[in-house]
This record gives sequence, C-alpha cells and structure tokens, in this order.
Amino acid sequence: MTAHSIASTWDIFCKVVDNFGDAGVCWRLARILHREHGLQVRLWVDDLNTLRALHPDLDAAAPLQHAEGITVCRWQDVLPEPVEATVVIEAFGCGLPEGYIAAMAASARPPLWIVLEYLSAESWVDEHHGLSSPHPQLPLPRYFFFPGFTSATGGLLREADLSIRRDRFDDPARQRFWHDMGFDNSDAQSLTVSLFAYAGAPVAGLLETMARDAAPVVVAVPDDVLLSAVRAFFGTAADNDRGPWRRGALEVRVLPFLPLVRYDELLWACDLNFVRGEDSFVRAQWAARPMVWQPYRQEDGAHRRKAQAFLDRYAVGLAPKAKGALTAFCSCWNGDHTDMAAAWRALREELPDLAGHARRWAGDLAAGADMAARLVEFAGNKVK
Ligand code: TRH
Repeated sequence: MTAHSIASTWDIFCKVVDNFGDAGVCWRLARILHREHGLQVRLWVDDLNTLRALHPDLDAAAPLQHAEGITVCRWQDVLPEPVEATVVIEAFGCGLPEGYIAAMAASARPPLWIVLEYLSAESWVDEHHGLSSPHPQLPLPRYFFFPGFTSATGGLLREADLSIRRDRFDDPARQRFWHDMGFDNSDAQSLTVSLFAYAGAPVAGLLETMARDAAPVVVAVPDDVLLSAVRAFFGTAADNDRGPWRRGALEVRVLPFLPLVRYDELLWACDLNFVRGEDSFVRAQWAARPMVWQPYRQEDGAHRRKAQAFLDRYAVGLAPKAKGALTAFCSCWNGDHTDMAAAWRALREELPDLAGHARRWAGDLAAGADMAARLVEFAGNKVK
C-alpha cells in the first residue's frame, strides 16, 4: 500500500504564538498536501485573523470553511470525536486538545501523531529528525519531524511548480507587479530591496546608509511592524502617511501586507531580500536572490546559533570576500553594533557574486525532495 492511499486524511493543529510564521507554514503545508498529494486536510487554527492576512479569501469569523480544498476550522470549536485522521500534525509543539487526544487513544486505529518542529540548519537536527516520542501515558505513537537542509532531515516546503513560476517571472511580470502595487517599475540602475524584519532591527542605520549610496536604492517595506521606525526615520509620525519617501539615493515604498502567493512575487521582483523567522526565510532561498536573514529572537540566544549554523552551510562555495561581506552584514543587521556603512558597502559590492551563489544554492536545495513529500513518505512508513 502506498503512503498516498493509507494516509488520506490529515489533521493539522496550529497555534499562532505571534507573527505570521506558524500560520504561514501550516497553511502552505496544508495546501501542498492537498494539491500535490491528494490528501484531505483539516487545518485547525486558533487565530483566523492571522491566517486571513495570508489568505484574504478566508472568513475570520467562520467556525468551519473550505478554502483551496482545505477544511479550515477554528480551533476553539474543536469537536474531539470521531477522530478520522490517519495522521495528525502538531505544529511547533503547540499541543493537541485534551479531548482530541483522548479520542485518538480510544480509536480502534489511532492516528500517527507527528510533532512538526521549527527549522534549523544546526547539525543536531540530522540525529533528532524522525525520533520516536510515544505519549507518556497513552498508547499513541508520536514522532518528531524536523525540517532542515540535509537529506537526513525533513527538508523544506516547496511547491512543485515554484521554480517554474519563479523563472517565468520576467521583466514584464516585474513591471506588472510594481504597477499593481501602485508604482512605476524602478529604473534598471536602481537596486531594489524588500525589507521584512522584526521591530528591533537597526532600520534607521540601514536607511541612512542607503540614502548615502552612490546609486539609487528602492526599498519596499510591507505594512508591518517596521513601518513606525521607517516613518520615524523620515520624520513623519502619521499612521496614514504611506510615502513614498525619498532621501538622497533612497526611495522607500510602503506595500500592503501581501497575500502569501504574492509575497513570492515581491521576492522575485527584488535584487536583495531582507527576511525573518522561518517561512519568509525559506521563500527567499527559493527566490534565488541574495538575502539577509533575521532569525526570530530567543531568550537563550539560540537565534545566534541558528544564524551561524545557517551561514556556515549557506556560505560553502562562496568566494572569501563575498562570504566575509555577507557574514559581516548579517551580524550587523542582527545587532552586533558594527559599522553599518562599511558593512553595506562591502555587501553591495559582492551582490553579483551573491546572486550567482543564491541561484546555485536554490538549485542544489531543489534537487532534494520537499518537506511535504518527505512527510508523506515518513507517515507512509509508520502507518502500517
Ligand atoms: O512572521 P514571522 O516572524 O514568524 C515567526 C517565525 O515563524 C518564528 O520562527 C516563529 O517562532 C514565530 O513566527 C512565532 O516570520 P516568517 O516565518 O517569515 O513568517 C512570515 C509569513 O508572512 C510568511 O509566510 C510570509 C508571509 N508574508 C506574506 O504573506 N505577505 C507579506 O507581505 C509578508 C511580508 C509576509
């Protein structure tokens, strides 16, 4: 029996801790499982407003609705019985409802319980991916599933047609994108940058540096937490002031928070992408453009180890100068208080090399199976 036929109904549980990443990853996973693997997927989310920001067709008040073939349920309304799923995904260790766990245990064929973990490039992930962690009291099989960058991990989420869509995104498509956003396409001399980051990022320093650049820089900022720092930089406090703002070589454009599918287009339309967290970080890699990552900040400093582990992997094959420029800029962006102007100059100089490298990196990563395919295979091997 194939994984496909045995694991046909999946429940995904998602709690939005903060921001968009939890919902983004779960929605993307649900979509791929349904579209590419023919699975019936129910996505339980505790915060439909956040999911709606990514997929605006959703009704944030509906207890149950269907979108793109996925059944989307408000977690508060969860009905524990009967448990029909063959596989249950607990995203990012969010826990499952007690009643649901009891119903799983009471089922004649309890579903396979998979805890989907956060992405990390650290080497320990290879050993932890796929480990069993049975429920301490109940007879329920449970496994850890770690996304990652090697063949020993769960891989990265990627739609089957993503590379083709990216490669078809040519100049006219780019112009249409900017036009749809209400802007003329920036001229060919401008460096176009998307800027998605957490509120603590050294935005003022970056914008000041870009304003002094020798060539024009166009920065697109999504309508999110960075906007108040950007407004402050341009000396405007009004929430309804949406620019565009100019200073020196710099032009800043405010973009609406885009639906998930259009966010890819923004990444493809830019020469350099600043991304954060998990899902935008992965999308920027598939975009095959130079990128600067700001990991989600963790109290114990784990984000620094994550950033280092990623750079260690990513920079393999980069010329020493480009590697040095990328490493120095990333640590400056992530708060090491070094000279932003010098770091930016070096990064800017190395962008052609970094662009070639980003393309190779995306190609190498895409040679492996994507996360949803690995998950389906994993489940197929466990559900007998
Ligand atoms: O929003 P995030 O900071 O999410 C974070 C991380 O996932 C982090 O690991 C987790 O611990 C924390 O949430 C709770 O960054 P991330 O992961 O990049 O998610 C952003 C999502 O928003 C991603 O799916 C892309 C999407 N997006 C759009 O759809 N449109 C937009 O305009 C933008 C800027 C983003």
